[in-house]
Amino acid sequence: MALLPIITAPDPRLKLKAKPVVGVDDKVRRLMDDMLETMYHAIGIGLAAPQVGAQHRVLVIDVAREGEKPQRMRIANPEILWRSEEMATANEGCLSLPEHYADVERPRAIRLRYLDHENEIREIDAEGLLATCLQHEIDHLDGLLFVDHVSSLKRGMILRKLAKTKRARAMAAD
Ligand code: GNR
Ligand code: NI
Repeated sequence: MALLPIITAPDPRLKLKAKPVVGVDDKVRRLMDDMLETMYHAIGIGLAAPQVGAQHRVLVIDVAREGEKPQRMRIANPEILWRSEEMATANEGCLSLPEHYADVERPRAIRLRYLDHENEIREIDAEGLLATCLQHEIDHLDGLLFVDHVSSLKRGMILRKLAKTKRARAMAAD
């Protein structure tokens, strides 16, 4: 297993549409395992392949709380089959937008079809934090960040601050 560097905004790679995998083979499984290790290390509850520079429709999630038993999910080629009409708002964060948070409204529940780490087709119903996180990760596969769901004023504020932090870091490293 290996820790992978996480890409932060602004970065054009976070805006690309990722490509489906042909199937979940050893190479994709290795990526999933490296992503899980990277996600746990960063203390995240989800991670999408574009965040580590891989343009594949692959994501991992574990929304179990500290002390609960882990609930690793390794997902390829996710398809949302159904979205509830009812919406829910959650305060979202993102490892690619470090230290910024915003309330985002999304469907409260979804039904998802995907390929698991053994290349088996699975369907699940998700609600609450799992539904929020799945939709957040699938957005990454389509080049979207949570700031794309908030007002342009708030989006601009967050992205400007991140760009500024990046410039300051680059200057300091020089
Ligand atoms: O760690 C994460 N927490 C989180 C909180 C609320 C809604 C979504 C998330 S996902 C995020 C990790 C991440 O950036 N995944 O892409
Ligand atoms: Ni994210």
